[in-house]
Amino acid sequence: MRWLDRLACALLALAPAFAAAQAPDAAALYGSHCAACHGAQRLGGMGPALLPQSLERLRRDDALKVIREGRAASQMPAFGDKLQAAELAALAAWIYTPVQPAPRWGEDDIRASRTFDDASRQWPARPRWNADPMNLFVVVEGGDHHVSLVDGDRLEVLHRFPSRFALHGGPKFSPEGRYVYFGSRDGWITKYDLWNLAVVAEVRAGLNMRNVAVSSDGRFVMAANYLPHTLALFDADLNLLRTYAAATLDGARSSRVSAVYDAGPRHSFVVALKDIPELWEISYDPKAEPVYDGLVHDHRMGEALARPGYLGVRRTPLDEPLDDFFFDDAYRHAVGTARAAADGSTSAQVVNLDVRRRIATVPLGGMPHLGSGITFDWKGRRVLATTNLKDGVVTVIDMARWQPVKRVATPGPGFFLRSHEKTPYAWVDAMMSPAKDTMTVIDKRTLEPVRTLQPSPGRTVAHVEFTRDGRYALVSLWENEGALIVYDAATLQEVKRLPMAKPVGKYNVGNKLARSEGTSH
Ligand code: DHE
Repeated sequence: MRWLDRLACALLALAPAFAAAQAPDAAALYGSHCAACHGAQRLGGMGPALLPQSLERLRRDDALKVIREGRAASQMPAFGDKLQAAELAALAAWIYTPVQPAPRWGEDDIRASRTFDDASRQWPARPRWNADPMNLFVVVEGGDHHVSLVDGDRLEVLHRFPSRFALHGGPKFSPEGRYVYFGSRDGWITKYDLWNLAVVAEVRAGLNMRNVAVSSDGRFVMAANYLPHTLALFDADLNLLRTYAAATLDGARSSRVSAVYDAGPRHSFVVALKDIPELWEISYDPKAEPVYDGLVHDHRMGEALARPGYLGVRRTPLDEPLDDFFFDDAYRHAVGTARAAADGSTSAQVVNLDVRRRIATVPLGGMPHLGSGITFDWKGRRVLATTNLKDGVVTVIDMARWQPVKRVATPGPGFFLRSHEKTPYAWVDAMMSPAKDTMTVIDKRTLEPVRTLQPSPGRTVAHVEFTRDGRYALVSLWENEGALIVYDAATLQEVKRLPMAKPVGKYNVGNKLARSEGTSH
């Protein structure tokens, strides 16, 4: 071999070692640049958690962009001028890898995370502001992680305050409307006093949370987690009472929790599990008979074992797991989406909560978004209407026969459907499609679209909520430099705009507490 060839071979042999020596050490970079805000274990701190589960909704390219350019309207700095391109890429890739050892979040962690303002015990039990507390809107602004309170009579902002990062799901209210509970994707629950405009308590219920529910008597708050696989039950001041392992009775399989809702008339929480074919009901009625741990709560084994039990788990076995779900008006049925079958078809599963089994299957196709369903009367029948996340259609279902009666075509797949008992119209967006700048108004009497609104061409509109009297519809202009667009709900004319930073959702205290048929539970 000539000396030149020998040199080339030697260099080739050394190349991996050079490469390894030069590959950026992502863990060390994270420790020096990110850990102070996002936590040594990536569980979050001043900044959000950076776990694969928390990043599921962020594309990797976007994560790299945030690291490089920072995030406007937050404290996330830009690292583009401090780190090399390879270092930025290594960091962006690393945050999507699982944390080793796997993070745990047990009852001690939950209790240790709680803060409570003792002074809140002395705060006056009346609003500090002059407006109708039952016509107040709580508006979650995702653009800069704030919440605005809007007076639903004057249609003006009363107050604005910072929230936890990435609130998700509807905030929940205490029965008199004084307190609101927010849940963040990172697992934080915040109890806020709307009358005194201040935070009362906070606690971290999990590392990746779905939503929270508040019992209709105001005594309990329940949190549903993806990570860890638990439900966490708190008292009204967010003291942890207990956690429930989201697992089969024999503990062999555990599951993410899809969602928990309060079923007020039943005095219970109803829980859907993402990975286990069971629907749970947890009664907070003190008169409920006890559940005996260790018994198989299966309707097929007879009524003797079918006792709800105070704060115990009553399991309804299903053929397949349910995702998000919806209650009928009487809270006798939960209607949820089951996973798509092998042929891609999707159906709604109707589960009777009293006899504790599936009583109907409604073929729907696409991906119905039942959590955002509404009910109303149509031709003397009670019907349920739902959007579809895959198809531009609103499906209307007869709730007596559990059969679809109409498919209303819309400009594109929509996320949220809304109405109010005092308006003949239902409003639906098309935010999952190129027609994301449109809002379709459907006449509930004819089940025909009557108007397509396009308030800001090219800019997304979504999520509607009505004033307590149903007179105005508030629509989100879902952009960082967005707005709350107020429409006259009868004439469908725009009345005014309140500038907001990506108002993802808005919630009217009175409509929520009255369980208005046109809004989410
Ligand atoms: Fe949501 C409510 C699940 C993605 C905005 N969403 C809910 C609820 C569930 C749910 C179970 C009901 C909780 C409640 O109100 O107590 N959402 C899911 C998903 O599974 C999904 C598709 C994927 C995910 O990553 O979680 C999802 N949701 C989104 C978004 O991408 C949205 C549009 C923007 C965001 O901020 O995350 C979004 N979800 C919302 C909003 C509500 C909500 C605004 C409350 C609606 C209401 O009016 O009650």
